[in-house]
Amino acid sequence: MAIARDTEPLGSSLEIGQLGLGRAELLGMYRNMMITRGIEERGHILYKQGKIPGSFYTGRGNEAASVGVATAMRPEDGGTPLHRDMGVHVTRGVEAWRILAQYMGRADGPARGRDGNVHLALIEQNLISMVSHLPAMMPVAVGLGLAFRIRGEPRVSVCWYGDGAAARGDAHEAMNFAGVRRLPVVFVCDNNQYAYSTPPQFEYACANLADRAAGYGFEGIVVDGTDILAVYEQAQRAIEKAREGGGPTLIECVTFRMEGHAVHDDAFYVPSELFQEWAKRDPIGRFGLWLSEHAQLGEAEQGEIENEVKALLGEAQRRAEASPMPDPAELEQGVYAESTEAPGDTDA
Ligand SMILES: Cc1ncc(C[n+]2csc(CCOP(=O)(O)OP(=O)(O)O)c2C)c(N)n1
Repeated sequence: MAIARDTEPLGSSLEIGQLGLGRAELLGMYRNMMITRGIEERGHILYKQGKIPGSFYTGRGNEAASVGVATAMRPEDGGTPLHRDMGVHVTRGVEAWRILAQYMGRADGPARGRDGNVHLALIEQNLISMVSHLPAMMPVAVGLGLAFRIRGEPRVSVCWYGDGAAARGDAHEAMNFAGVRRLPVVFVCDNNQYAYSTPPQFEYACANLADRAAGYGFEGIVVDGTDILAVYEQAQRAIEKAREGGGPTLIECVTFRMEGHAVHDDAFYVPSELFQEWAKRDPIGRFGLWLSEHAQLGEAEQGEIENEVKALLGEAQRRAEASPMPDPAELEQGVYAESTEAPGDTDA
């Protein structure tokens, strides 16, 4: 039996107006989705050219979920976006060239060549960079919410995690603590339906992952993660509720991982019909259609946006490839906490 609330698609432009999104904001969201996908497509090419060390991960199919949630955040809010959430960094203003530089381990990437290609976040944007042990980021996001509470700051922490991460103990600890303390945390579960090769029926026995929220004493919502407006509506509501002291919400964004787990995985275990079915719900295609029907996005303007994004990415790639490799002499800088001398310490 499902316990979480299911959301409806947002249909008319009237409802969107009520959300406070004007045409410029709507087109900005569309552009951010396209830039996100374009960065990841360029990443594939760079990987094949042998320019990206290690493996390479994308969030194809998750652009509406990542951009939708990030658009609802305020700059002072924070969180822990993961490898499917590049749209969060794009929406919060990380320039495309710096992300491509990060992919290639260059000095101008946010991790300055110190960490793997999707392990990036700018602390000045209140985002904390992920580690590979994905659910381990959940208590970190909750800790961020606790810090906001202790300092009395009206800020919200967003905790992203996947369906696979939901099966780990850290998820329980994080949600229980956030629920007990009614912390300003919004849990966003990117349910892209496969944890590597494990399908949903071997991941959880409840109808929806959002059903678990009730057990922690807060609200759970299931949203179509390919519908950016529905995601935005729920995220904005949950974030503002948390800011006002209403406690956590769990938003489960249902999407589909449109590629293998990473480039080294051809996803042979996913039935091809599923890819075909979810391709019809491509988040960028859906939003483009909505904009043409509700926001007078004509072919000419659409073409202009596409060309603008293409030019931006071409320039980004050029600039990223011109970025130097990090200087080995500075390898340890920014990796360990800097030691500070205790007052009164002397060499004697
Ligand atoms: C402790 C640990 N075990 C295994 C892995 C390998 N691994 C990385 S991501 C992943 C699946 C994650 O699934 P999910 O949380 O649903 O996120 P998704 O990648 O599907 O978006 C696995 C098994 C890891 N990084 N860390």
